Amino acid sequence: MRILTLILAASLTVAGGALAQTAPQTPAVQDRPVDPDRIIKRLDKDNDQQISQAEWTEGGRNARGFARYDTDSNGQLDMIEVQAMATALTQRRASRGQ
Ligand SMILES: [Ca+2]
Ligand SMILES: [Ca+2]
Repeated sequence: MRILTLILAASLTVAGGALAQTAPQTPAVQDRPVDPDRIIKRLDKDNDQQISQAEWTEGGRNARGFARYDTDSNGQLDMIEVQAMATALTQRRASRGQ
């Protein structure tokens, strides 16, 4: 009976260790700020340093998101607006990570 208890305790310890290893760790990506340059580079197809609504939706994003970030409503996301978007995304990421 004592041996059985020992085996049980040992297997519980192993299980506990495995559980600790699979526990979610904060991925480094969450700490990294969103880079506005990368957003522009990825979405700006005609290289005018602005993202038009067509360029935005081409990337699979919905138009409502575009309108939210196009704060002067000129149909283009310029560097300032993309920077504001990157800041908002970074903050959202950070709050999700907590
Ligand atoms: Ca463009
Ligand atoms: Ca704009």
